[in-house]
Amino acid sequence: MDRKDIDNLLDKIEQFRAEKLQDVEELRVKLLGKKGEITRLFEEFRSVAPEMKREFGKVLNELKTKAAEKIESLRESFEDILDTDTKTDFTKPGDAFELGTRHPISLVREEILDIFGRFGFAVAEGPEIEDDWHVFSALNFPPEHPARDMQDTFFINPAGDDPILLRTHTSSVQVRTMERQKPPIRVVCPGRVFRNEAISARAHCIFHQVEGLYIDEGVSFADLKQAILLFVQEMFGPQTQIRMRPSYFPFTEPSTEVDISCNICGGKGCNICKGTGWLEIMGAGMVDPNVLEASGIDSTKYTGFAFGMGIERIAMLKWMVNDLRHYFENDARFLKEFRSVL
Ligand code: 2NL
Repeated sequence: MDRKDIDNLLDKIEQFRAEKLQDVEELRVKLLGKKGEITRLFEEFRSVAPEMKREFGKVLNELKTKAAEKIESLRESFEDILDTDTKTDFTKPGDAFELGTRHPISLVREEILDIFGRFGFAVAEGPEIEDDWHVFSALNFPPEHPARDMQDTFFINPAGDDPILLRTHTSSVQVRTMERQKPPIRVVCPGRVFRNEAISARAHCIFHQVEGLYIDEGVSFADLKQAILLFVQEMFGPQTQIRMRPSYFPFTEPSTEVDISCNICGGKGCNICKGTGWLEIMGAGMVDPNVLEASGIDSTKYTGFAFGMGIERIAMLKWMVNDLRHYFENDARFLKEFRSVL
């Protein structure tokens, strides 16, 4: 152990200048840390000759005290730039934080509502827990219709006189709108719906729908066709064509299933459209006069069209998602893929 080393170190400590709080911490580690210079001197001190121990012990202790005092006073000089409550160092660079993403179901719902908004459709919402009337009876479902079965519908009190259940479609919201409002009516009804189904890549017991309803004097099937054509061309591109196949729903007459031309193969046939060139996207039709009358609308004066589509299905076609379960699992790796469509 050399006296000169200790004096040099003392000089160094006295002359040390800190620009930021971090420099002070670095000095502390350099001097007093596990492998620090002062720590090392104290280790060397053990092998100092016994007659020298007194002298070296004194200067070493002084050195340690000086270092501690210097570090403390430097720390204090930074006190004014530290938030006194949190001891946050505002001179530090900020931490970047990750932005979240919109869920694909929300993105598609907003796009559908936006397109129909431009056609003059208002948005209506209603309860997820419903009574039999608004989900089935007012929509012309006969008493023995299979959809009323426990196998298809979640009942809250199946035994009661007026069953309470989870809505199986958002048509119930349109029924409530018709009960409240006189024509002309133009609404789109987005929301969660519930069906008692086994979960698979293509089905889920909870999914999302947008239904639409337009009632006025003289509304025709031609209006339905044109509204749907314009909608799909906004949604899937101006080259998109539609095809309507006859179908059946209790609440519309006539009823139709609507297909769009497959945008993957341009209609030539591929594995997405299973070689047909067409993809089913929604059901629609002219509102059955019984449905209008059930909600107090004069079916001799008014006609209307209605349609319904599954948001998951539209989103699958738009982004080629092959498994419905992705929408419900909230795996961040899936959700982050939609960052660019914010
Ligand atoms: C589908 C088919 C459809 C409707 C929904 C409706 C509502 C009222 C009156 C008449 Cl209040 N119709 N909605 C009409 C036709 C088809 O949905 O496949 N949805 C996913």
